[in-house]
Amino acid sequence: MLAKPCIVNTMSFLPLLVLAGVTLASTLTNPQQPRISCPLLFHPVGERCIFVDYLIVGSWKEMHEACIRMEGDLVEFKDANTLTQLVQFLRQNDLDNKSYWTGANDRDEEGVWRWSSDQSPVHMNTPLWGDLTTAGQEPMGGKDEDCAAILLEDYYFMHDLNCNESLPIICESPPEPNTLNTSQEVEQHNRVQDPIQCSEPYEDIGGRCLYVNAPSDGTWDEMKAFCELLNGRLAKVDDANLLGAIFDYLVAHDQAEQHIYIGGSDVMEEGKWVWLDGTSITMGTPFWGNEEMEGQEPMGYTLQNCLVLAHGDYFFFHDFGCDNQRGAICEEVCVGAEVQAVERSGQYLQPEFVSVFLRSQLTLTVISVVLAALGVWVVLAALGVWVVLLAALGVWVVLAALGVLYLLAKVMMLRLVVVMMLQYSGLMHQYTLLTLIGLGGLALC
Ligand SMILES: [Ca+2]
Ligand SMILES: [Ca+2]
Ligand SMILES: [Ca+2]
Ligand SMILES: [Ca+2]
Repeated sequence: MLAKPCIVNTMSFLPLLVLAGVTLASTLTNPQQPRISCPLLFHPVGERCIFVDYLIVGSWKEMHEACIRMEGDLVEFKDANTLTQLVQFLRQNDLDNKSYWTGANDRDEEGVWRWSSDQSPVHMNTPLWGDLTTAGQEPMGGKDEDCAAILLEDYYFMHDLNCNESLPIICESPPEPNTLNTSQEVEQHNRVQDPIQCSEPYEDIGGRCLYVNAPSDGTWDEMKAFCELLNGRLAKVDDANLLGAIFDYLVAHDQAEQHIYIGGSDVMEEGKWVWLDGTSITMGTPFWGNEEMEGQEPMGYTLQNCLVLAHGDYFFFHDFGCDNQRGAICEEVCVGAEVQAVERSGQYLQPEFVSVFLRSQLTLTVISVVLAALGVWVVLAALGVWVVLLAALGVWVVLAALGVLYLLAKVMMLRLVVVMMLQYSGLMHQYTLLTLIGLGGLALC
């Protein structure tokens, strides 16, 4: 059995690491209230615990081992949206002036990229991998470059580098077990999504009902109307993993020929990018691409106010002139589901309410008491109390009034029969009084 490696002997820089980490960890900030608590030196970023220190620098192997000794591993992005959170965290804490190692590597088999923690495959191409030249999308280094970093020069998109380069460390570690049910969350995340039902011409792409119509030509407004004709809207690509799924689809279906409009714009207010439902669009990596290394999109200011997946930039987001004629991706809007929900609630309300009176063969006693109560209520309403009651009872009052009117005819018929019965019981006077109170109240209504 192997003895546990001695931290001090095998990692002479650990004391420095701890010192630097304590200094850094105590000063890092995250504006969002963390839901999790993290081991010493680690900081909550989303639902993960992250340790960053740009003073701890080394080869991929050294940094990998350092993370393992801290009971973590090099940072990974199995969910591409976690890259957004990490980049925001680096920027907020002025740690965005270095490139950093990640856990992705193809050291075991050239071209087969895996995360170091569990050897699971790394999603290739968009949205994780960047590009510095027009020659192609990373990884491009072949056998010389087997370790992936998030690269400062490319807005923290992933690039393969030589594993012996010296870069600083980012580790991640599971949150403290009492703060987040990690196994449950991982299970949820890894669970294969049930296939969803999409109407023609929509199909399930990345768990959404999308219709990719890349070859067509229309302005952004025309394509917006086109999607509406198909009971949809221009797609809301608000999930980095979905962007990856769309990229894979475009390539697999040979539709990667031109820019494609999706449902975002900054027409209403320059620089304020929103989806068609008014929610804001996440800026930066890993959604937005770059134009000839002049800067990360959007760069078109008032000349470019519509969102495309950019052909020539691996279908990352670009701002683009709204009057250009391009294809579009529509997303099905589930109006059907909303209508069904309304219908269901209607079915519930009406028969349930009416059946109280119709199904159970009520005696005149109950009807009379209810009518009397209603009569009293109407008198109160006449005194001004009804405003308060109406506010409290809301739509039920309207339904109740309609229901009672409907029943009135039935009561009149029943009454003829019951009055005859009551003549034999000697209770004629009481019930007639109650009924008259009720009917009088309704008349006032
Ligand atoms: Ca390689
Ligand atoms: Ca490279
Ligand atoms: Ca603009
Ligand atoms: Ca642009």
